[in-house]
Amino acid sequence: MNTLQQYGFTERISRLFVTQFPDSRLSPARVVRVDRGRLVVAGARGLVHVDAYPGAVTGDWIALGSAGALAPGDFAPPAVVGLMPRFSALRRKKAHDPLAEAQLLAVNMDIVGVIVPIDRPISSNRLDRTLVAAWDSGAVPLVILTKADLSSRFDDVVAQTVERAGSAEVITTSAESGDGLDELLIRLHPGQTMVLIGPSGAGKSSLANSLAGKPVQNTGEVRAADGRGKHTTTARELIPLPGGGVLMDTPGLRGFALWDAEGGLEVVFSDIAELFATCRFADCRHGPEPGCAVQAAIDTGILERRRWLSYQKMERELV
Ligand SMILES: Nc1nc2c(ncn2[C@@H]2O[C@H](COP(=O)(O)OP(=O)(O)OP(=O)(O)O)[C@@H](O)[C@H]2O)c(=O)[nH]1
Ligand SMILES: [Mg+2]
Ligand SMILES: [Zn+2]
Repeated sequence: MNTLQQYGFTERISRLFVTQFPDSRLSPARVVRVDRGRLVVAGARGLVHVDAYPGAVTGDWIALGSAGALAPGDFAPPAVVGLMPRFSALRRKKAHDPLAEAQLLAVNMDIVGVIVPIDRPISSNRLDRTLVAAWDSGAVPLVILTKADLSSRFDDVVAQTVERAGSAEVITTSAESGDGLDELLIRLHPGQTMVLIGPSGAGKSSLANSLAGKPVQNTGEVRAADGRGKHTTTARELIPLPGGGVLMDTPGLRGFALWDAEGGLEVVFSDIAELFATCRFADCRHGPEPGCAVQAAIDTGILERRRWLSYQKMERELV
C-alpha cells in the first residue's frame, strides 16, 4: 500500500478524481491535518506540507499541481489547485445562537463513531443530537461506548444507550483492556474512514492509539472532580490503521447544536413521525386538540414525555 492508499484512496475515489480533474499533470492527495496556514497532505509519494487552500479541511480529497507554471520539467513545490466534492459532511452550529454559522466537523467519512464514555452519566439529549447530525451527514453512525473496564453499571448503561440509539448500532469497547476493538475494526472496511466524535476526555485518542497499535495521539487525564477532559486534542487528524481503514481523531466537543438536519431528525425520531400520520387532523399541532396520536402515546406510556420534549427542542432549533 502506498501512502495514498493508507489514507483511504480507493478505485472509487480514483475514478471520481479523473472525472473531476482530467488534467494528467494533477495528482490526488488527502488533507491529513490543517496547521496554521499549512496543510499536511498524503499523496502517492508520502506526507508533504503545502500552503493552505480556501475551504480545505481535514479529510478532503484535493488535486495537487505545481505552484506557478505547470510546464513539463518545471520545478516548483506542489500546491493545492482544487477540491473534490465531498461525499459526506458532518455539521453543527457553532454556538447556541440563531445567527451562528455551520461548522464542518468532519468530511468524507463513511462512519461517524459517536463516542459515549461509560464513566459519566449518559446525556441522552446529546446522544440524540449527535445521531440526528450523523444520519444527516451522508455517513452511517456507530455508537461506541468507551471505558467498559471502568463501570459497574455497565449493563444499565448499555441497555439505556441501545434504546436511545434506535437504528444505529452500539458497541462497547475498552482501550485499556482491548475489549470490543475487533468488533469495531470489522465494521471499518479497508479504504473506509471513521471519524470519532464526542466530549473531551471520552477516550477518543486512547481508542485511536489502541486501534493503531502504537501511540500516535496524546491523551490526557480527566479532572477528578467531574470526570471531564482537558481538551488534549486540538486539531483533527487522519490516522491510518493497520487493516486499511482510516480514523479521524477530533478535539472534544462542548455541546452539539444542530445545523439544518431535518433528514436526520426523521430517522432518529421515526417513531414520532409515524405517530403524526395517525393524528385525527392533518394539521394537528400535537397539543390539546382531540385525536392527537402523540398525546395519546404519551398518556399510555408508549412515548416517553422526555423524548417528545427532546424532539420539539431540536425541531425548533432547525427552523
Ligand atoms: N480505564 C480506562 N481509561 C480510559 C480508557 N480510554 C481512555 N481512558 C482515559 O481517559 C482519559 C481521557 O482519554 P483521551 O483519549 O485523552 O480522551 P479524548 O476523548 O481524546 O479527549 P480530548 O482529546 O480532550 O477530546 C485518559 O486519562 C485515558 O487514559 C479506557 O478504555 N479505560
Ligand atoms: Mg483526544
Ligand atoms: Zn397530533
